[in-house]
Amino acid sequence: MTIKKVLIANRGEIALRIHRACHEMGIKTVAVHSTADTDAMHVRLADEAVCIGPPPAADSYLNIPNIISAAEIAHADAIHPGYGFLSENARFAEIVELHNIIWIGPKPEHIRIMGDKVEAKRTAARLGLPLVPGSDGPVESIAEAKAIAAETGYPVIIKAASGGGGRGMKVVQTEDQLEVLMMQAGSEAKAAFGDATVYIEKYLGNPRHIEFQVFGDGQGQAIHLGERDCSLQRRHQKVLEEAPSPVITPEERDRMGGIVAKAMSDMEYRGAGTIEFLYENDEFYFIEMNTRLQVEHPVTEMITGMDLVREQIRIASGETLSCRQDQIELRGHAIECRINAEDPQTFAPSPGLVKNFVAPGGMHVRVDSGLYGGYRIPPYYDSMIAKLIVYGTTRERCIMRLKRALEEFVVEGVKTTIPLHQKLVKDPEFLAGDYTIKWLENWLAQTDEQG
Ligand code: MV4
Repeated sequence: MTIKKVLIANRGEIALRIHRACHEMGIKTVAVHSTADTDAMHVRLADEAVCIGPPPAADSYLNIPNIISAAEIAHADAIHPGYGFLSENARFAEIVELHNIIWIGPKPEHIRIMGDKVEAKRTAARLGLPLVPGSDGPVESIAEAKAIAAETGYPVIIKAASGGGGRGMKVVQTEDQLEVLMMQAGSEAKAAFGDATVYIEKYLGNPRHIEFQVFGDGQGQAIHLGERDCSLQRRHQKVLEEAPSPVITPEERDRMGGIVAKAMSDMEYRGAGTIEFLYENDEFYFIEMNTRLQVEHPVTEMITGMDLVREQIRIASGETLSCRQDQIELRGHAIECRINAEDPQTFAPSPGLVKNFVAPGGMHVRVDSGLYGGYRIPPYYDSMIAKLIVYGTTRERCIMRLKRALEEFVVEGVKTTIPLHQKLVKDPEFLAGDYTIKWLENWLAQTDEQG
């Protein structure tokens, strides 16, 4: 089961991130790319590259036959999907395995369960995770919806079973709105996901988004690597993430970490996973599980000293986890700023020619990016062009270093969200760690008024 060559079914910074881990492990890499990405850094660095189609992702990075063909042509013995694209496509994972290619990811059955948010909650409940109060399964009728809402109390939130990441949600304030919003939620879910199934939860008014990183070996060994606070989001896009959360005590971390690791052990989970919670009034409520490596994984790497991609590859090779829970020490503080090629005020995408690119450096500063001077950012994909990840022994020192690194960062030719981050890291409420999922959008509206 030793892996000699990995096909990286992704692009951008995460393709580079995976290449680097492979290279350090003596594993060859195969990049796949669309015709828009011929000059991308991940294509340049990989040992081999295969063009898999035209610019639209549906024809290239989501094109399963082309990716499988590329793997066979290049004799790759494993596929790493990164995040997004096909990373949580259970059918793709199955197809990869049917071709006797190692899937560097969770068991397809677990990807499928967690992709169905109703099944995910049922599974989480059975495994002993605390849930948001609400329906036990899909809600089939208005009468049933009314009964559940009456029991939990208003406001409630209607969610699509096939949704996730915030798409297709409706907040219901009073019973007289319930029927209309149920109908809307159902038809919108059908249109967006081909599945009208919805479920209901008590609506939490002002929670934080806190997620635990977990790893399993697929045979009952599992660990947690603490939490990340991802509350700073705009329109369900994370903007800045940190580990540990400024509000979680070591006791709460150990308790919840123990619960999630036990859950992953009991389900014989394999690979990397993220268990998402809403956190309000000192209580955790499970909402979803992501069965992939996440964008923000580097903050966890910074405070654990572990290479999470290396860990994924070890597990996929059939090896054990590289350490036991009692060997994991969470040390210091890390923050990630997602830097997008966007107007920092309007968030309009700003693709085009990068005339100059100078990444910050120095102690405890990491930049994950495929950018270089002279690169042309294509307009077809996500606008995230770099992640700046900074470590400090304390949150205060981490933020001081982050300010310094943001000042050093030079990207010319396209607009970026660097100026937004520069403002954000000076805000007194951010400095105090005093924020919830509602905070950033309010802050943006206010800073907008002030110009
Ligand atoms: C919620 C919620 C309040 N109450 N569920 C949005 C993304 C999806 N993963 C779950 N989401 C939410 N679920 C209940 N019962 C509020 C949100 C939510 C949110 C969650 C995390 C981060 C940012 C958010 C922004 C708006 C709403």
